[in-house]
Amino acid sequence: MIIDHPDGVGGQCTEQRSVCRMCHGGCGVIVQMRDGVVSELKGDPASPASEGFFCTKGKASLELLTHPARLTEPLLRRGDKHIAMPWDEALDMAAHRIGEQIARHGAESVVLSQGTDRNYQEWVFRFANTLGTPNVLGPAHVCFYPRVMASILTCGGFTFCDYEGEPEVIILWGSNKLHTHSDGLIGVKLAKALHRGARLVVIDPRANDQTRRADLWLQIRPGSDGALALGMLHVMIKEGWYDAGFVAGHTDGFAELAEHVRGYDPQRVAELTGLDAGQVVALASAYGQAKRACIEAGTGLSQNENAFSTLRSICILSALSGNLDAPGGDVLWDLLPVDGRRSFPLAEQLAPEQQAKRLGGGAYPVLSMAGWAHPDAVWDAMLDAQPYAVKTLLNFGSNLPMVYADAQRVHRALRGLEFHMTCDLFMTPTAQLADLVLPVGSWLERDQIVEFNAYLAPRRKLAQVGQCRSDEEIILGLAQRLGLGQHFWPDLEAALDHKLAGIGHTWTSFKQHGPIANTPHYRKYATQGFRTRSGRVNLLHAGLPRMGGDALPQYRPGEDLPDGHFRMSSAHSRNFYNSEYRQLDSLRKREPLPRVQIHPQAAAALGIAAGDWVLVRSATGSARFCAELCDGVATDVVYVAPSWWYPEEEGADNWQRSNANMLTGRAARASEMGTSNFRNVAVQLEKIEKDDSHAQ
Ligand SMILES: Nc1nc2c(c(=O)[nH]1)N[C@H]1C(S)=C(S)[C@@H](COP(=O)(O)OP(=O)(O)OC[C@H]3O[C@@H](n4cnc5c(=O)[nH]c(N)nc54)[C@H](O)[C@@H]3O)O[C@H]1N2
Ligand SMILES: Nc1nc2c(c(=O)[nH]1)N[C@H]1C(S)=C(S)[C@@H](COP(=O)(O)OP(=O)(O)OC[C@H]3O[C@@H](n4cnc5c(=O)[nH]c(N)nc54)[C@H](O)[C@@H]3O)O[C@H]1N2
Ligand code: SF4
Ligand SMILES: [Mo]
Repeated sequence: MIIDHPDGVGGQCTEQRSVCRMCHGGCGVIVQMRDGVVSELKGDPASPASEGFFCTKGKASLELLTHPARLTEPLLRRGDKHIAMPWDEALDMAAHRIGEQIARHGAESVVLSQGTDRNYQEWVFRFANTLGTPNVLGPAHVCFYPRVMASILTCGGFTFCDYEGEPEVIILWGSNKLHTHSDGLIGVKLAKALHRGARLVVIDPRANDQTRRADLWLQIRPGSDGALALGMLHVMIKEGWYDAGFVAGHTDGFAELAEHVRGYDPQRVAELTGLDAGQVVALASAYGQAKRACIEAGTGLSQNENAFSTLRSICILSALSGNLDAPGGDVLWDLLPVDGRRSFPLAEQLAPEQQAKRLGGGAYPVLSMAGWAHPDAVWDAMLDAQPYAVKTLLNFGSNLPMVYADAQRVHRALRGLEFHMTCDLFMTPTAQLADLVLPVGSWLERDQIVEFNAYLAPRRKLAQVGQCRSDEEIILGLAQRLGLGQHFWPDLEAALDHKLAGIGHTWTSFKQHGPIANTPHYRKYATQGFRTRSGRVNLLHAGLPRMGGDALPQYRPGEDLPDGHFRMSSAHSRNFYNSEYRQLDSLRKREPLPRVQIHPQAAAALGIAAGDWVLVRSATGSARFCAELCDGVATDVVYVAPSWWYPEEEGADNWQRSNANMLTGRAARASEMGTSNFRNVAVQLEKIEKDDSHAQ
């Protein structure tokens, strides 16, 4: 029996509903409590999102909750060691150091940082905006934001695949969604659409479960998707496979677009992408001639220097084919009216003269428009005081040297800080460098509103580990001490009540109510237009050249691959979450070592056998990986495991030895978003005798 009551009752078995956050997926979970202690977890069949699905990472949540290496109290650095400190003293000290830095160097000298979105991102932005710093650092430029901003600037909002609207064709483009459940969209809905008979097209350089079940798999050369998208537009326009009524009624710039893509005929696109001309036509035909089709564009597209243009082309494909905001297509959602990710940041609190100081704002205006500082510019400010000095970092959940390009430079920048506060669950390579380390709780330890386009749900605090707090509570504690009380609340519950007021709930009533589903409304443009300046879709965007971009999407091929080199790409691991969970035995057993995947022929030519250690070298640096022979990649392509570190070691190089970002370099040129190139890096391989890893 499910007793959906807010708190566990001692001496009894109860079940509570919450929402998993071992990845973005947001699956509903039934949490069994024995004597008030979390004892077991299972998928919640009543969840509108996940319908009972619960994966291996979700099942490892209890291992994370109770892991012996968890941080349990605030720690202050003294020389090489960290020593325990009471919370009040820790927060007093942090507030004092922040106040001191602001008085000496201005609020912009304080950088706030967070990693992938963990449902408190709007809190970090609210704190930054009210503090007066324009500098929030995150991996946005290589994650979700090239997609978000390309879509907003093209059609006035961000689209999501409408799997429940019966698409005939689904294109998974650089997206391994059945494994990654990326960006809050649940793979369960995709799996059901495929089961109901949707045709699957996969565009991916590496074979996986999805390519094996696909009706059409295009094994594209890494980094060349921009050319393929322009080629699809070419074929669709030439063959008349587009929605002429939609184009005439709701778009601007069609004639210029048609002229622009004339050069991208299938033969040329084949040369640029490594595909056959026939495959390019087959793709355009499958998509252009389907009545309902959607495109799931993943991180495979947003981690190279063509990211923004490629993703703009994809939004244009959706418009031309008539699938934009249409059933089974790519739908724009109106969010439920909570004070959430759009309004909660209080962007209007940041004075224009402070906003103008955003690091990287000049070189990467579209990234800045989204509110983010550019990491390369942040390292320059930390290391060279250019254009001004940054000496303070407040980090809410990011493992910086594992995540950003040119890890060596990132590590050096962090070593030079005057005050560095990191909030985390573990003593990560980033936390090791911090002056103050604050322990935070995992998803089972926090009250939080999970806000997705399709539903809202309560995540509830059901456990307490040591003295851990949530990031939201830490921000409340600091804001009060920094005199920002008028923008915050005395406690978390009051803040959650405030956020929910728009839907007529309090935190208590919302917890009792459970998830609230949202529904899509199709073709809103027919009555409201699109939320662009003209109300129409910007096939051509005349303002983009002023923002470092191109009015029409361009494709810039990378450098030719030098002899003896491979194109290195990567993909997020099914078993881990970015740099997380290498400590959890049940997951580590599935993937004990960082791998480099090499085609057997290429490996043989270099004398590399499965299980050998391999030194991978690029123009930036080197790292070591364990060889896995894989005939699912081309002979000139290798994949390395990203974000790998060795939590079991405390050695000085535990963060760099197998770190893919030792191989990646800073963004090559000024552009819309300054996306780093993680997925088309020229590397060389060399067999090495033995890695000195304890993990072997
Ligand atoms: N080479 C290469 N680099 C990449 C990528 C790639 O594919 N290849 N992917 C990029 C992408 S898409 C992203 S989003 C980034 C990910 O970048 P990050 O988000 O920085 O990486 P994570 O490892 O997910 O998380 C960082 C830390 O947050 C801690 N943490 C977890 N939950 C919480 C919490 O609730 N609060 C706090 N305070 N801490 C928490 C974890 O213990 C972990 O140490 O990496 C990027 N970097
Ligand atoms: N299990 C798990 N789930 C995760 C994460 C995780 O680390 N582990 N990370 C989370 C985060 S932060 C994010 S952003 C999402 C990312 O989730 P996804 O968008 O699915 O991204 P990836 O799995 O990194 O890469 C998707 C696919 O892109 C392919 N690819 C690589 N290079 C190219 C290329 O040049 N062109 C094309 N067309 N494809 C290419 C890869 O082979 C891979 O199959 O997942 C989230 N969910
Ligand atoms: S897919 Fe993500 S949210 Fe769902 S159970 Fe797995 S880890 Fe949790
Ligand atoms: Mo991400």
